[in-house]
Amino acid sequence: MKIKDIKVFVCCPGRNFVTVKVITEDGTYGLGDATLNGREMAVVAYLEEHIVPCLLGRDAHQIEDIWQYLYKGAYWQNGAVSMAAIGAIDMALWDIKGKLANMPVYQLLGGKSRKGVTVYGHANGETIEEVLNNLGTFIKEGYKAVRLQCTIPNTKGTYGTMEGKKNYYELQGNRPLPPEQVWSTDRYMNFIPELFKQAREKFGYEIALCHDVHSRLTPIEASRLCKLLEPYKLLFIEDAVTTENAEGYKVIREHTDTPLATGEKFNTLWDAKEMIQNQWIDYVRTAVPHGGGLTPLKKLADFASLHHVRMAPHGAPDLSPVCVMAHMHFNLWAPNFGVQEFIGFGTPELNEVFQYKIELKEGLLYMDDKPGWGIDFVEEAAKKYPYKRSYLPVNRLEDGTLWNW
Ligand code: EZ4
Ligand code: CO
Repeated sequence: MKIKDIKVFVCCPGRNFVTVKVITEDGTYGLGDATLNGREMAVVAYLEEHIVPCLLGRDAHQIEDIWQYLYKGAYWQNGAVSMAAIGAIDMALWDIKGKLANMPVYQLLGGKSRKGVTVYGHANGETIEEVLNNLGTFIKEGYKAVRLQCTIPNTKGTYGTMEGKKNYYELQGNRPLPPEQVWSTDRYMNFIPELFKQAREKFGYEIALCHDVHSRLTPIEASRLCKLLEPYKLLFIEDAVTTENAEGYKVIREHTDTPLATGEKFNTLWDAKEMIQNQWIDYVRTAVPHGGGLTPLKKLADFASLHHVRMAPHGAPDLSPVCVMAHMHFNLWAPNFGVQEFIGFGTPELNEVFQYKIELKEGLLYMDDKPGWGIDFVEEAAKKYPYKRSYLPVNRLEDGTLWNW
């Protein structure tokens, strides 16, 4: 089944998404997500200039060989841009294989390991009261797990909160230059335990709670925070420290039993290997597109399962609905799946461009059984929402020092 054409679309239905469509000689097509927040056009160039010419005429069925060819054949392995590009092609090929086999992709992986996908929602707020109100709403809606992020008092803009915006797409899709935020470790450390204390006082221990530090602490600071949070029994603390130095996680591990999650920026199995094999972490956050596709992600899941590490794929709004659906299949299969980050059902603009069906019942996500990923991309609708350059914020200490994103 020869690859006849590959198209790359960039659209901004609220925020930017890069979507790849691989079309075979019989007209079957598959979709992949190539979105890399704030660096979208670099992936587009990588795909159009360097990948597409190598794939035309190849057999779309040879997913493993095409992955090896793009990864090893590039000579320049790894890197966020190249792995996002390879990941999108790999996703599209699995979509095609599912369609040709007339099966949902999870069947090709070995079938379902569970009835639905447990998700965690985002309760954000400018104050503890606002976060707790939002948490109460999630609990009423049946969510089993929720992430809490709160603006730190006396700081200007806290990453992971909504900055007064209505939705994530509005927040992330309109930053023509990187906004600057200010970080104070002391203010943060003195505030976050209170957020979780009040959450437990108000809602008890039935609901699973987690929190994303966004790599803003040093290992010993992170150890202290995780110890302070021990009484509130978190599901996990995410990105307590930056992942470049894996041994930072060893330091935290030696001090606390608060579970640790990381890996949304991992691009390969090798980025995760040391932390997993040493059992320094509990959850791997790598998303199918950023990790180079389903082909390497299933290897990562199997490797993690040998070490009692579970999968909790990144599910921020900068991962397109194509990724949301790919994660449904991956999570339904992965025996060591833990929990999926989920930011909701999107805006009307988003749902005009991406057509798919998911449903939340008692905190679990379900989808219809359709061949492939079960999602369509409406090219005509996408044309209405052209690309708009937009950046993630940068982050400085109070004295002006550039700090971890
Ligand atoms: O910073 O998706 O867990 N979610 C996150 C996100 C990421 C963005 C990066 O593009 O950390 O908010
Ligand atoms: Co994160």
